[in-house]
Amino acid sequence: MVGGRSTLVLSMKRRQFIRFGAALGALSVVKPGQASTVLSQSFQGKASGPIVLSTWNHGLAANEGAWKVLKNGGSALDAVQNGVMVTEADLSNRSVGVGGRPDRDGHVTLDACIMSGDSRCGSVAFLEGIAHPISVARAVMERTQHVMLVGDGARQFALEQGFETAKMPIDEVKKDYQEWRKMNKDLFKKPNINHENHDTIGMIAMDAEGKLAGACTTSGWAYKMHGRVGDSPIIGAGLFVDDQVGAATATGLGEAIIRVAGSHTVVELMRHGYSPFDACKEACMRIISKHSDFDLKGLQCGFIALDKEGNYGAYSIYNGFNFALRTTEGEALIDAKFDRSW
Ligand code: SD4
Repeated sequence: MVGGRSTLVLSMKRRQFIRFGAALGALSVVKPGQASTVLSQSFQGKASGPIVLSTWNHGLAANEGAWKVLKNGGSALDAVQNGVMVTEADLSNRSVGVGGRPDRDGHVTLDACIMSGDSRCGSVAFLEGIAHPISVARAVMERTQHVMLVGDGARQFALEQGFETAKMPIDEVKKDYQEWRKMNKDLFKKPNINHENHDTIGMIAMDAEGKLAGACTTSGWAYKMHGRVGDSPIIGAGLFVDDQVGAATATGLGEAIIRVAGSHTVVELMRHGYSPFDACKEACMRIISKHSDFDLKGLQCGFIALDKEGNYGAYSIYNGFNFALRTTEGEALIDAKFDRSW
């Protein structure tokens, strides 16, 4: 579930500013208007040196976590793990990690994946009670012969490997869920597609050596059917990274992103000459074209992408999607370009 309405309101406030500092790291607040050139052009751009991008306004704090690694010459892989762990640990976040919303049976089930530009990848899905699914995904990548572990098997592996457990849902979320149950007696009706119940953290980064990596982690669609898995833990859907080309990650309605293997599509388009921005846009257009069986109203999906030269871009189907950017020059929260308004 998303930071929903509050995320959108917050993001509208947050986009009023952009913080840019010297390469030394001193940050200053730039008042609305002062940085309008940067804001209006930054849905695509280019960075020299390390760079990290993440979905939504919670990406600002996550990027901070990633930047601690990147600025000291650390690897993109360590950076993205460190970065999204910040969001997983944020108890006020209702769409990622410990503070996430449950499925309609009351279980918080977590999905996450991580990918290195050399094609190594790991993933967990439908994982319960573990504080940092992204770290378990990395352990699947580095300590097993597999790519993906799900459900009880993923939990058993996490416990064997000594990963921290956590009680979920947290009390506040449980209260919300109980209210939701009162209002939604028919648990078998098809859930509404609602732009407010989707959000996730997807992060992509390039380190000082030009190596790429990405991470994606979420509690998924709030009040989803028990057993539902979205795009976020699926390599090629929620995330794809290739050092020879670039990296992409997705947010939004996972069912739609899976239908077009969204993040892989973005990277393949870049391989064939599309800019990151054009590739994200084309992937959104493909989602639209493949959903003649859907009422598109509310079908929000967004992509962010980075190529191996440091060019970045983002695009979403509807307005309201933003992404956080961090480079040696500073940080920004940027509204993505979009195809249509709500
Ligand atoms: C999903 N795409 O489970 C994921 C998470 C999300 O915005 O809600 N992203 O569908």
